[in-house]
Amino acid sequence: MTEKTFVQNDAIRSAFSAAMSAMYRAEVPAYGTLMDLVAEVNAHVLAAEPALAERLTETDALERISQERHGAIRLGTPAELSMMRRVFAVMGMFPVGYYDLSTAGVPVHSTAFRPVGAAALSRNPFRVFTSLLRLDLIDDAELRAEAERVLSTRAIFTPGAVALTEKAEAEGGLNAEDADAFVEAVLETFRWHDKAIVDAGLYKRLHDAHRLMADVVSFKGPHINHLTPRTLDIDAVQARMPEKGIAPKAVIEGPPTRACPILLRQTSFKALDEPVSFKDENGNWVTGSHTARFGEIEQRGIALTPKGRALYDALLDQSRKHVRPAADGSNAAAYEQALADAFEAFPDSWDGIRAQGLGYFTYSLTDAGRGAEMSGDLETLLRDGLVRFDPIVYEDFLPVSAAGIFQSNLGNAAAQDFSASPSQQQFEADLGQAVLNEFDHYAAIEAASIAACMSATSGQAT
Ligand code: OOG
Ligand code: NI
Repeated sequence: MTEKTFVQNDAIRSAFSAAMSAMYRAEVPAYGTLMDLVAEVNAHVLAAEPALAERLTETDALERISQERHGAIRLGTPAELSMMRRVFAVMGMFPVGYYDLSTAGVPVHSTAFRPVGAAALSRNPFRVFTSLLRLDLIDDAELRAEAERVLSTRAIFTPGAVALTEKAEAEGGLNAEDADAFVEAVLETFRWHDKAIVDAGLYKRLHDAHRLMADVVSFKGPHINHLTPRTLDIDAVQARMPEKGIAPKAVIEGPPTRACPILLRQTSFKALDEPVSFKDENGNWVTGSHTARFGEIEQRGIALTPKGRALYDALLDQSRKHVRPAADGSNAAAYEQALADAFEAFPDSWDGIRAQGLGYFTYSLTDAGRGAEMSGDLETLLRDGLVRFDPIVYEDFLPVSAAGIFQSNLGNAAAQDFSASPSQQQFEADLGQAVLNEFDHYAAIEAASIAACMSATSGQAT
């Protein structure tokens, strides 16, 4: 059996995220500083909260707590997107969710390629938020055509990466030697190139149309634009960035600080100005600069049901009607207060969240439940202490937050008015596959856990 010699796709993903982390730290020293700060804060939290440390030892590998959870790239064409899907599949990463960023003034739509299922996530949770540029939202037809022409000339995958992806597809996996070569080849797609493939004039026109256009179209490949480790205390990291000489974005995106964390909180340090060069009309390289790359951190909470998500969206909207966070951070405290006030309406206990059907949970037998003759419905089993429930962690992204991350790193004047134009069907056609609906996915995990508990009660087939 040749399958026995295949490397697990989770292991390929681990190797890939480690290689990417090393590359990015070398390319963006400020990112290394952020990683150090995150490790410091996480160690501090764990020392102060032994109970948390113990829980995390059971559920997560503690020594990997500060490792990257996600990164992001921006692609230029449908062909790039569909090939990227095939490459990620070799690493056990599949498209989950559809995010329309046009409403927030960013001409892209996106998905997240990620491991699906508890086992794969716990082996390595790395995911890539992947955006596709929407030239259809750009008014200037001539510029659009030029961008298309430039994009059609570039090849973002090495021949080796393509060949090994095809081999994995044909044979059902890669052996150790091929897996190593695959990781090395795929890394090239994410590498930074400081020589633009457009001249300074075209760069400026792209940049003036939308900074994101310039970032996607002007370079040889879709350089990784940030990586994101997990922090156990995002407020502490945000507060301490300046002391390490890195400038945080104005506010933390997502819900406020809570006893029972929901969804996703994230923040970043602002993208750096980096030297790049362009060919002038005489074919000589001239130096300019480009701003794209940054570092981000995230802290995750419970996945919300559609009802919980609707409440979250409404409360976020309400708080932003009171105070819109200013890009320079001048009203950050007022924004935080408005957010905290609005979220008073969101129950802050697991019981309360569950009672109102706002979040997803997994159910499991307690020690007492495992030894007992069980009967009755789920609520009875919970009340009798035979079954327990635990929050399911949200593994996806939030469009309003993503837009905030985009904008603070594109220069804050970047937002433009596009009319809302979600185009999931077109995105899926370009991708070559439907994306997984994240709500269905969480609901299925919850339902399976309930079914497993109920099958242990009398009167149920075993
Ligand atoms: C992606 C921004 C979105 C997140 O964590 O929400 C994102 C980008 O800037 O390309 O990564
Ligand atoms: Ni991100």
